[in-house]
Amino acid sequence: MYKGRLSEVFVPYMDPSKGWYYKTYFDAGEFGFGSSAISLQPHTDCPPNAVFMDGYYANQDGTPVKISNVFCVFERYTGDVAWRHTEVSIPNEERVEVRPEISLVVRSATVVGNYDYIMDWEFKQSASIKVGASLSGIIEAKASFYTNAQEIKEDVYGTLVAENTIATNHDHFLTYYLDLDIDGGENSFVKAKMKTMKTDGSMPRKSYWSVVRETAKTECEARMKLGEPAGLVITNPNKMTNVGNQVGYRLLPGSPAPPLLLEDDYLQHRPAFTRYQVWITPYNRSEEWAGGLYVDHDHGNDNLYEWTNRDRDIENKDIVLWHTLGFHHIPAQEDFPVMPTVSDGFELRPFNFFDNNAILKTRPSKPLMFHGCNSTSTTP
Ligand SMILES: [Cu+2]
Repeated sequence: MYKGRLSEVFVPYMDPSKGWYYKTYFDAGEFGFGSSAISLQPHTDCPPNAVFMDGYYANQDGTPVKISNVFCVFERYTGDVAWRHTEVSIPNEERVEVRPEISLVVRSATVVGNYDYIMDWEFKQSASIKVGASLSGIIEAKASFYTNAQEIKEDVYGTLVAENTIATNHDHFLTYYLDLDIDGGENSFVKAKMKTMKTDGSMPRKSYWSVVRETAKTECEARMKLGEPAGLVITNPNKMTNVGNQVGYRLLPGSPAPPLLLEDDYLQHRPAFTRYQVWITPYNRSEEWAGGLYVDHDHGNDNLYEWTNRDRDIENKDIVLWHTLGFHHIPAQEDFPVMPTVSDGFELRPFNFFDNNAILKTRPSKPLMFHGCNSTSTTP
């Protein structure tokens, strides 16, 4: 990955009435996701083994502004298993090999008005990159004369979360820009579709599934609404593994959350980049922000959807992958007064990139000793 970043965050509220209809926020393009980043708190935002880094952004007159402790970097001991096997087929012998999952996490957090976003980039030893987004903070609510949900006979566009308090339905769409250079600059996008196949009757089975690979030649062929099973692979068609597979990385997407508004509703014009959850564009230095360069002034003609309508060639080119995570948020009482984090994410995972399991030869780690903890069973 040459460069990966969160490109835009679109948060439309679902109350179409006079006082609320305009609440369709672009948390990056209108507010500044980077300039809204906050200093992380040691020991709570990040674990005790974290190292902190300061960051700078340019304010409106170009002056650098420092945010101290804006990133933290730490090793995460997940308690999960990276790989394992117990071999039980050898007579009178049991072989066990287990490797614990230990990864490196880079974290930041941004507070846009009422909402808090915790953004993780996790680098695994297996060479996967996991990108996580966690949402917390204060849900946007409005005053109401209702004190009990059973009294409500009209559409109030949300949930009564406390007496006289309605939290409004809304979405969060997080669109990521992922400039991938898989073992070189020239890459292709392959949809490995899983298709149900019927046998000809000569076998004991009626059906199986097989993989039908389609290389997207242009931008319109590449963009996708997720739902059907498919492997989404960025390959380098010019590089092969030792046994002749094209080297690649696979996108394991987040839960698909398509936009539910009408496409011709005016408020869907600027965020037309949420129409598909996966897009590929040829690299173009002026196309980094899914909602365009000047979101405030835009009428919906400078965004990812409009760019891809040019249907440029993307096969064996320097390409950019775009992926949108979506949260349809029906508020619940537990989200009030401050919301326990809700998380989603996606993974970029090697797919025929290495000749075999990249962490096969990692050594079994020594038992971890945490300060203040004693366990006789783990003493080396
Ligand atoms: Cu929400």
